[in-house]
Amino acid sequence: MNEDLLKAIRRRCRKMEIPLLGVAGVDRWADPPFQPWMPEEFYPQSIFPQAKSVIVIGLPVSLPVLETAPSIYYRELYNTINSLLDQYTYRLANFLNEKGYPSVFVPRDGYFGIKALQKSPVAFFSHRHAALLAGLGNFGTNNMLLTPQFGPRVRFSSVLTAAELASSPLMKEELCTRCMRCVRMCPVQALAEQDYPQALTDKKSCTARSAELNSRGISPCGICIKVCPIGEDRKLYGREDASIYSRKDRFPDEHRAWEHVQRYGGL
Ligand code: B12
Ligand code: SF4
Ligand code: SF4
Repeated sequence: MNEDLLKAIRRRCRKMEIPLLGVAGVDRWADPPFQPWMPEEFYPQSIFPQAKSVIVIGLPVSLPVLETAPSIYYRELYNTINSLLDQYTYRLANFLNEKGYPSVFVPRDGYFGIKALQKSPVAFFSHRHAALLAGLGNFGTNNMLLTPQFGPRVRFSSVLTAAELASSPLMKEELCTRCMRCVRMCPVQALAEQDYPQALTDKKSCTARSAELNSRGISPCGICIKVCPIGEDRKLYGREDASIYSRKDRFPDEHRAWEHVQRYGGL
């Protein structure tokens, strides 16, 4: 295992202000932590046969901006994070290539717009499974990967590399408290009170809501990541009380601010 290279990757990520970084050896895909698991053609070594390790990075979704969703404000944040994820993983892959380790970035999403998702809501590589196997968190009932730092309010992207790097330890502690806020607050009842991968029972309804919001320029939806009480970020923003979203009577200032933002910039 190449410890010096891993240190250099960590230094590089710190320079780019990337808060979450994890590594998973490709052998972890062949030893599924639960069932049903994805078919083998989705494994990193199937997509890039030289791959020995997957480096996963995560960037936070700022809670006060997400709280205005659906809005142009959250959409712009989403686009900014997406652009940074692609740029950072592209640069990390080139850094490794220059050091003699063949590497490729994987785009943070990998689909051609909402119509492609309506045809098939699946991408060729799954970043949240990579993040799970890189020890960054575990799945919640909202179908998202929860992290101690940001709960589900984090977006991931990955680099597939021929470098043999030590895998990060898997996260043992279950983060989801099964409070079912995500299930109750989903506006199209797309989630069920079950654990991943059975939780998102209605991908079609979730995709349809995204399409509807997109036609008004204010996608994505994001309510199931907004209301989740997990994550240190809630403390930072003074948002430990997750009832803030349903109790307008107790939090009138916040609701007024969100409604103000929602009135502008979309169709
Ligand atoms: C397609 C997609 C969607 C679709 C479908 C969602 C879904 N859960 O599958 C829609 C449009 C609905 C969607 C919505 C959202 N998404 Co989305 N989405 C993706 C995308 C592009 C691909 C997901 C994927 O294909 N995974 C691959 C398969 C392997 O996973 P799976 O479908 O869960 O399959 C499992 C089982 O079904 C089983 N299985 C059994 N048999 C079979 C057979 C086949 C053929 C397959 C494939 C699998 C399978 O195996 C799998 C493993 O257990 C990823 C980005 C990426 N490339 O990873 C983002 C991603 C998952 N989305 C993300 C987010 C945040 C959202 C939203 C909150 C919107 C938002 N940005 O505000 C909502 C949340 C919806 C929800 N509660 O799930 C983040 C998640 C971050 C996190 N913390 O976990 C991701 C990772 C984007 C990113 N780069 O960070 N999304
Ligand atoms: S809102 Fe509650 S049930 Fe849903 S993922 Fe978060 S902790 Fe789990
Ligand atoms: S993104 Fe919106 S529609 Fe989709 S599951 Fe989450 S709350 Fe429901």
